[in-house]
Amino acid sequence: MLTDNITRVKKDFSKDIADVKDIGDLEEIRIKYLGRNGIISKLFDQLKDVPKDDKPAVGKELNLLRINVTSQFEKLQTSLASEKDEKESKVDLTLPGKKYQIGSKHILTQTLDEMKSIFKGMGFSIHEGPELESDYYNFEALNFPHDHPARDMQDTFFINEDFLLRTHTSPVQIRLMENMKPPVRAIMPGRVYRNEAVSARSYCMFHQVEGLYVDTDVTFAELKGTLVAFAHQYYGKDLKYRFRPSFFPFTEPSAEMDITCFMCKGEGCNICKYTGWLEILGCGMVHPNVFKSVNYDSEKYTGYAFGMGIERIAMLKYGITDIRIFFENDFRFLKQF
Ligand code: 2U9
Repeated sequence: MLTDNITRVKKDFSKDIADVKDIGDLEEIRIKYLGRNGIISKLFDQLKDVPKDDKPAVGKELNLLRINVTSQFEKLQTSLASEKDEKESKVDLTLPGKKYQIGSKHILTQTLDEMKSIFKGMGFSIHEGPELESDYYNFEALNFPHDHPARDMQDTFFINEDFLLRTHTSPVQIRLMENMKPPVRAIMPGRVYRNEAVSARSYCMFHQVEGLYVDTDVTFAELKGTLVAFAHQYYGKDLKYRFRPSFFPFTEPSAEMDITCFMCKGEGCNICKYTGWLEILGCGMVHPNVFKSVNYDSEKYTGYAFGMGIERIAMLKYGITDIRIFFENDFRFLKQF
């Protein structure tokens, strides 16, 4: 009898749907019961053999069965799909986090930051100026004679007859003095250019920090005291140093400061040419002709100045023997700092 079959199918479906574990099982059930040749479709085929009087009631029962099976199927389908979505989008908090590579400041920037902080601590302000300069600010105002070798094309990058890439940051001092009266106590960091052969010891571009202090009664002893204080703070208290007489067009008298060789600690080696000493900077008392070009009264004011290469200062601290490595962006070098 069809009604008995309907009752049996209801029971079987309840059992089958209770065993469903995933979308795959559910699809099998859909095909089994609701498919074109599925159980329910076959029950509808049997309707033709039901006596005419019973047909409406049995047909209704059959329709209810189909509606019931379809609704249970759809309910389970929705809940299995949302379970699957939840599983796939779940964040696994036990997974290790992504490691990001953290960058760091270039060693030259770190060195300059340290130098700035030491000189700021001694009352120096910081000033910067243009890298493209005029012959006047780079040479003339700094007492360079007209036949000085630095004014030659071999040594300086000229843009045209009057303009060049600055060979030192001294023009910034000239501009500063033109714009303010003493006391002036400032350092000038920046990039400078020299037209010379590139080698382990020199590069066509490097960085300088120059310093200037002008006031009444500024002495050479103060210059030495300031530079020794800088060297002790930067290289450590045990540092040994010496001053040697030297010559620059813009200072008189002039000197150079040496520190003990980092390689041999003063014993003598090929780095220090067997002297035990390495030069770190040049310095001196500002030449009266320089004061004249900025309209400072050299009878009233005295001043000291110094200049050092930032690369060289870092090379002597970290034992770096080739200046070119600062500009090659070799990660193996950079990541050491
Ligand atoms: C003014 C007056 C004087 C700056 C000075 C030096 C000595 C010096 C070199 C060191 C190594 C340049 O980087 S380096 O190649 N510098 O020896 N520089 S005194 O003197 C000045 C600057 C400005 C108005």
